[in-house]
Amino acid sequence: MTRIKSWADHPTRPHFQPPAGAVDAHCHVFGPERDFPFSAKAKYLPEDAGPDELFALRDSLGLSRNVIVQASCHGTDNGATLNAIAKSGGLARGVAVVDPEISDGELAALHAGGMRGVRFNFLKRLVDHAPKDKFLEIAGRIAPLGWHVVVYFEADLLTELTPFLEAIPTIVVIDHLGRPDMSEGPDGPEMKAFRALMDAHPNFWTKVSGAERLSRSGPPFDDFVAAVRPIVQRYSDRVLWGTDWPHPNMQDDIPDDGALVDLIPRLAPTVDLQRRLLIENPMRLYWPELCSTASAQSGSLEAPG
Ligand code: 0GY
Repeated sequence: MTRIKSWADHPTRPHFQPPAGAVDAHCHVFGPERDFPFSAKAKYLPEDAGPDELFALRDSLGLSRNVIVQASCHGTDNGATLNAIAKSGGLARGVAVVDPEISDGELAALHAGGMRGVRFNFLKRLVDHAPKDKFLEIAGRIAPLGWHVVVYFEADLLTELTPFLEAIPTIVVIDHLGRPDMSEGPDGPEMKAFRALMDAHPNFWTKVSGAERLSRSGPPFDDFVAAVRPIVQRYSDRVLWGTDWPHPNMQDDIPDDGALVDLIPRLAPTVDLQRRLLIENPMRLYWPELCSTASAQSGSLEAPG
C-alpha cells in the first residue's frame, strides 16, 4: 500500500481568531511509524503526522487544546495517541479504540494517559468488524470512569443503529453529524432524521466537523454552513468542533485548515455560540476537573491549569 499524504503543508492563516482556550475536538496523529507501526489491518497507510506537526498546526491556527481521536490505521494499539497526549503538556486528551477483551487495568492506564472516551467505528471501508454486543459491554465498563462514547457511521445506518445508540449509558458523540447528505439543504431527509435523533436524546452530542468530506458544493462550503448552522443554534450545549487534521484518507481536494477555522463564525455566528462550541462543551467533556460544578452548569470555566 502506498503511504498517503492527506494534509496541506502550509494552511492559510485564518481570518477568524478563535477565543483563548479554544479546543480542536477532533484530530488524529499518525505514527511516527518508526515508533508506532500501523496496524496489520489498516485500510490505508498514511505518511507520518505526529505530535510536533499537530501542535504546530494548533498554534498557527490560534487554537489552544486538542482532543486526539485514535485513528483506524493504528487499530487498538493506542500508543501513538498516548504519546502525543503525553507530549502535549496537559493540552491534549484523547479518545481510544479498544479491544473488547481489554482488562480493567489497561482501561485505567488509558485513563491515566489522558483518554476520556472510546470510539466505535461502523465504516466498512475503515474496519472489518463492528460488534454491537461487544461495544455495549465496553460502554458499560467505561461509564464508571466518566468516559463517553464516540460513534462514527454514515447516514444510511442511522435507523438500524438507533436502538444500539439508545442502549449506551453515557454521552454519545456522533462524528461528522452522522454523515448526512447535504445536497438537499438543511431540510433534506437525512438532515431531518439526524435532528429528530438529537431531539429525542439529550445525551447525544455531535461534532460539526467534516465540511471537506460532507459538502457537495466544495469551498467555501455554503451547503455545509446552511445545514449545520441551525444545528449549532439548536443544540448549542452539545456540539463540538474539530479540524479532523490530518484528514485521514483524503487525497483529492485536501482541505486548507485555515479555511476550516474560518467556517467557525459562519456556523456559530455569536460570541456566545462560539464560546460554547469551542470551549465550554469540549472542556466539560474532556477537562471536567477544570470546570467547577456551578460554572459547568452556567457554562463558565475556571482558569485553565
Ligand atoms: C475521520 C474520518 C475518517 C477516518 C478515520 O479513524 C479513521 O481512520 O476516522 C474517514 O476516513 O472518513 O474523522 O477521521
